[in-house]
Amino acid sequence: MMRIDIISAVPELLQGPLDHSIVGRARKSGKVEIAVHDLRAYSTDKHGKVDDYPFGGGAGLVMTPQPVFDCIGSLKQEREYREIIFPTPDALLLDQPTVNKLSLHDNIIILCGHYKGIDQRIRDELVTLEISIGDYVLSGGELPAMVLVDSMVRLLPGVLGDAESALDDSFQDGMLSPPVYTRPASFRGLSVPETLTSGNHERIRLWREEKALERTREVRPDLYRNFINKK
Ligand code: 6GU
Repeated sequence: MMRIDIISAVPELLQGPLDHSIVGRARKSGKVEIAVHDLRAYSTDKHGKVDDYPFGGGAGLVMTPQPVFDCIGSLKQEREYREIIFPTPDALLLDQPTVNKLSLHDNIIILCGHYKGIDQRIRDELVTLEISIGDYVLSGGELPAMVLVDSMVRLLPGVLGDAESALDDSFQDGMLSPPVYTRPASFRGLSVPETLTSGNHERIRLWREEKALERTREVRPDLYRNFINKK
């Protein structure tokens, strides 16, 4: 079973996303084990301090090595980890192929840091993978960690039902998803495309393929070119 250990100085930020919906249900039904560790509990400082001013000056605080080394050290005594991931904007962008690969791993640690950073020695000695979730800045690694957890957990066996299968997700084939509709077939004079109510599965399949291509070409020409070149 996959086990994810998340280290954070603000563990309250993680509770909502971990306790509800798909991820919450996957935990309750034992399809994934997720443990949250409060970094402050590992600080030898009497006030639980986990950050300090950067050497050389500059704005913002930097996460200190001691609590992180102690916390990860104690986790490593319990089990071996495949990856110690540090979410940070100065890293490679997370994409679906990376998520697919990570979701196959058993034990991983996600270390949430401050936006201003963590002492480089932590990155040099402990972190094995750094990922960014996009070219913009967030205040800390907690939200990116939740993005990563959600993207991995929904791929685990038995987490999604057939109805929500991950196989036809956007990006799973390098394309965006086609539009979807539900009842009623006519709403305030707006009707559902006739093909979708035709019951003709081959026509529906072709319609979805065409709409997916159209949408991808319009909003993500970069993905579209890639897709066309690979065909
Ligand atoms: Cl992974 N961390 C932070 N703090 N900001 C980000 C990010 C990560 N990815 C994009 N922006």
